[in-house]
Amino acid sequence: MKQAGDITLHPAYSCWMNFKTYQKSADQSIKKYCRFILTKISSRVVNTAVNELSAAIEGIYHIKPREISENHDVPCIELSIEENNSADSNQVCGFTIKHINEKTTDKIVISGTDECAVLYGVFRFIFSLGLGKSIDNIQTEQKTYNRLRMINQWDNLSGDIERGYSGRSIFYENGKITKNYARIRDYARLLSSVGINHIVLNNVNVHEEETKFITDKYLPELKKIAAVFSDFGIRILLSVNFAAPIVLGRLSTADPLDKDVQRFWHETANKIYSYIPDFAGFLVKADSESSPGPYTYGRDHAQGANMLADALRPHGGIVVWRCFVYNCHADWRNRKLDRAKAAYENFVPLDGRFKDNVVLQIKNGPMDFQIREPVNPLFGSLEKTNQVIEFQITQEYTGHQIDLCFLPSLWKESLDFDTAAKGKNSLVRDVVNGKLFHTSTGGIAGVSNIGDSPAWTGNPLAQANLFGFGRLSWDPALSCEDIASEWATLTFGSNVATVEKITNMLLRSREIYEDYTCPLGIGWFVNPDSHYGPNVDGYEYSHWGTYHYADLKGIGVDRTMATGTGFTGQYKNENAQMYEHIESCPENLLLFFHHMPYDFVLKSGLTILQHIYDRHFRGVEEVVELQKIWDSLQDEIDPDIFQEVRHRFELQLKNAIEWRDVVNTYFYRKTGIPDEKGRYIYP
Ligand code: GCW
Repeated sequence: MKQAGDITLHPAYSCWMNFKTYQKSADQSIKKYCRFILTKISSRVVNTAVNELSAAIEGIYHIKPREISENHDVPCIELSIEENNSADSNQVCGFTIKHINEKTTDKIVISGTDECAVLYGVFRFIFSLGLGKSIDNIQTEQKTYNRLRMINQWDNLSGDIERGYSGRSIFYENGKITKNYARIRDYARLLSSVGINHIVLNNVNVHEEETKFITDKYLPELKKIAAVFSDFGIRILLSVNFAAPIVLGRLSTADPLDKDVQRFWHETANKIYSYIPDFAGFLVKADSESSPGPYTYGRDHAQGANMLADALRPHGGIVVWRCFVYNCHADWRNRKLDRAKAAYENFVPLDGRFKDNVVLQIKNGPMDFQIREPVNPLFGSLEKTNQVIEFQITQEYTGHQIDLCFLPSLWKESLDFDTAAKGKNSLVRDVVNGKLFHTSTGGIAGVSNIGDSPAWTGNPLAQANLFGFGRLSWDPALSCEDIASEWATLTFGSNVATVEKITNMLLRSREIYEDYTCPLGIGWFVNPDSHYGPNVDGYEYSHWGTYHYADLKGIGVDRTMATGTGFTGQYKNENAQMYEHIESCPENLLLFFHHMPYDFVLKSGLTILQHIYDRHFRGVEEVVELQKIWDSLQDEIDPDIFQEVRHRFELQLKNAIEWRDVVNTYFYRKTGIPDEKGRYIYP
């Protein structure tokens, strides 16, 4: 029974599945099918599907459907598994929603390739109601693009979330695993509704106590959480500490070639599977930002990953191994050093050496989740290795869920990038799903943006990023426009003007954020540690120089083969040439690839310096516009959500003004070149 003060009553809690909102949009032509749910399948996930469907029908049409297992020739919704495919374990997950109307039969059939697909079909059907589809346009057939559609929680046992901006963890509290199953269940439901099928439950930085997650101390509790996710077709993984054999006090080494170490991991895997039979595997951050790894023992990452893969193989588990490995920063004394080159240098030589149950997890860009980066050149360069692309849904460098920043715009750029690895149309999305190089598995991973805040994501508008991540991981060919407007309709109702305004705000937001922060692909103007707010020279790794090399005359990193770090050479021919030359380098990445004089004239006719000034002014003006649009929606939006978002826009404006003033003043002082329009800020 829900009590006043119950967080589930918060208007933003139900996210894109608020059935009160759906009531207004739902078409009456579907109502007559909703009295009966026909299914002959009995399984946990299909039971979930039936329950979800019933709850939605009740919430939307105020009918309590009856579950039947025989066809009584009454209009109904039937759930079934497509017979031909159910035995084929390699079958790509997919579903169809059909309206069958012939002789005595008039029904809607939702059928899937397996039980999880039935659940996805049901959620899609529920979305269709929120989108106002009628019986005439409800039919659809969908197959997922990616086998792995994975969320990474960066949650710690303390209840903190690394780079989390939405409150505390829903999984952990004060050094304990919570029993917050109702909330965890609601999270599983949200994730499953957009097609997520894997979740990593703990931070990739595995601290001492979390290292024990793979022991009897924590597995009984983790098993319960796994069961909650399992009902929604989501399998769990754990981040593990490569040095666990030592940290847990069993051995004096974690050398992957050591027999005792191998035995340790085999026994550990056996134990985990005895608790959690559908456990999906390990996520590993090794030799990175002080995490231990195989390099300590003179071994390479293939040896490290394969050792774990061997332990998991008998149980069908996988090792997801991160490529975020680097050992240098910017250095004014040696400008040939380049962190951007590190992932490629560490992993390309290992291509073909990873076992087939190893998947490399590669950040979308070569640096670290900046507002604009080129695609990581590892994509297209690894031909014999399973891969997933890693995105950050949480807004570490993109506004901490205070500032509005719709990230599918950024993710789409990576997914649609043509690596040219096998001629034209060698898109990143086809590399990671395995199609381009015929690798066995792959997909998309995203670092979660949720916590225990009533709206899940702090800023209710940041829910669009979680939704968009799920939708893109299911189908990366979707457009940002479709994702944004679908989310806006499901969340705020089908009023066309409202949906248009919100869609428009979302679609503009990434560029606006870029305008008042880091121009032309340069990145790294942020405050150290927090990574929010401006500090042009202050980044934490700036002892030997900043990542932008701004001096009196110019700014940017020369990453060319001709005179710079040679990073451009990590791309395939056409792309290498495109980035190598100033004329063909996309302007929005110019300073990522080239050190340029401030008076270089861009295509707009403006100098780089003028561009920096103008964009920072424009960014602030655009935030004011966003605010105005939001204010115009006051009568359309729930008052609590309205105020919450309004408050965030006030903070965003403050932030944007600070960015504008700090960045523009910095460059004015640095260059002494007067701005032609006199539009700089000077104390
Ligand atoms: O961007 C950096 C973050 C770290 C994070 C690391 C990583 C989990 O600042 O907080 O650690 O990336 O991705 O491993």
